[in-house]
Parts: sequence; C-alpha cells; structure tokens
Amino acid sequence: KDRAIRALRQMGFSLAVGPEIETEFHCFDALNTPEDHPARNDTDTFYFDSGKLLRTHTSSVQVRTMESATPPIRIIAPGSAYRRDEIDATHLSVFNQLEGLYVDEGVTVGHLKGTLERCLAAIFGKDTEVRFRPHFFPFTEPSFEIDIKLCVKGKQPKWIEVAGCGMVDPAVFDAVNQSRGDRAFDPDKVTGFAFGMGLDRLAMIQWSIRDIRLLIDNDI
Ligand code: 2NM
Repeated sequence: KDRAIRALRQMGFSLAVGPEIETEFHCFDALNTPEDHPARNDTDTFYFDSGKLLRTHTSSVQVRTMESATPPIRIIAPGSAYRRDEIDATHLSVFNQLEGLYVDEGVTVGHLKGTLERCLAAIFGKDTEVRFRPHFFPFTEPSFEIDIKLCVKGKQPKWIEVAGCGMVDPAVFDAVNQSRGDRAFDPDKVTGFAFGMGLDRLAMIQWSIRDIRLLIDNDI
C-alpha cells in the first residue's frame, strides 16, 4: 500500500478521504448503478434503518471530490469498504481498497495504462508483466480488468487479477453536474480515468498469506 501510494503521489495524485457511512446517491446512483443492480440488495450491502449504508467501495469519495472541486482532479482514495459476504479464507465483510481518479481535458486510455503500469511496477517490481482485459463496470466505459503475471519459483507462471479500471462514464459526470448545479464536468470537454484495487488480496499474494482472516484476527 505504501509503495502504491508513493508511486501515485509522485505522479501528482493527492490523497482524498470521505465518510464510511454513505448515502445511496454517493455509493450507487451517481455511479450509474441502477436501482435493481444486485450490489444494491440488502443481502450484499449493509444498510442502516436511516437508509444510509456502509460504503461498498471508495468510489463515493471520488464522487464527493468531484462535487466540491473542479478539473483538473487527480486523487487517490485509500480506505475501508464493506460488503455482506459469507466469511471464509478469501472473504471478509470489510476490505481495504485503493481507488484513483484523474479528470482533465484530453485524458485518454493511454494515460490510464501508463499510470497503472507504473503503479503496479512500484508494487510488484519493475519487470512485472501487466495485461488489460475488457470488462464491464457501470461507472466506466470502456472498462478493463488488469492482470499481472505471477512467477513463483518451481511453479508455472499464471495471470492473476489485481485491479479494475476504465474511462469515467459520461453518465457519472452528468450526475455530478446535476448535483453541483453547473457544467464543471461537461462530458464534451473533460474525460477521466478511474481505477480500483483490493489491497488485502495484493498483500495475500505478495506474502503468501493463505487466509484473509489472519489480517484482522489479532486486532481487538
Ligand atoms: C474500480 C474500477 C473501475 C471507479 C470509478 C469512479 C468514478 F467515481 F470516477 F466514477 N471511481 N472509481 C472505478 C472504476 C473503480 O474499482 C475496481
């Protein structure tokens, strides 16, 4: 995590924070996630009686930053997120995410790729092979999942998924503009890329931790 944050700060990203108890607007609606999306079920997400919820990703921090700042924006939002899951060796109800967002005139997939390759090189070493695969997220278009080639001595190299990313969907900019009451994020003027990675899984891969529960078991 420290290596990832250091590399991204060197590339001009600043740290952003936001609340862990969120509104449906900041967690879902503004992120182009429809009412009937499975992530919005109370079997997948922790809701309070008030209608607020425990954020399911730190993307809500990016939405809040876009509500209060104007482009150019270059931020990273590291922090906890919560999902209702059956707890086992690879799933907990809380996990650590690192998300990033860059919005300006003329931001392209090329910038996305260069930034993430540099970030993953900082985490896994500069000879790490990186692969981008097409994927779907409601809040980005196009979207990709990113794999790295993991080479363990005496084992066949294999590709493992380490992050998701994409170009911010114009629908997200529209929602932000509507909330702000201006056109600061006019999709005809600005573009942006966003990415997210699960830090717990990365730590498990890097240090061969077989059970995710070991990361919190001794934390009273
Ligand atoms: C991911 C993957 C792809 C993302 C998008 C945004 C926002 F707010 F700009 F729309 N924040 N984060 C994003 C995009 C997150 O995590 C796997």
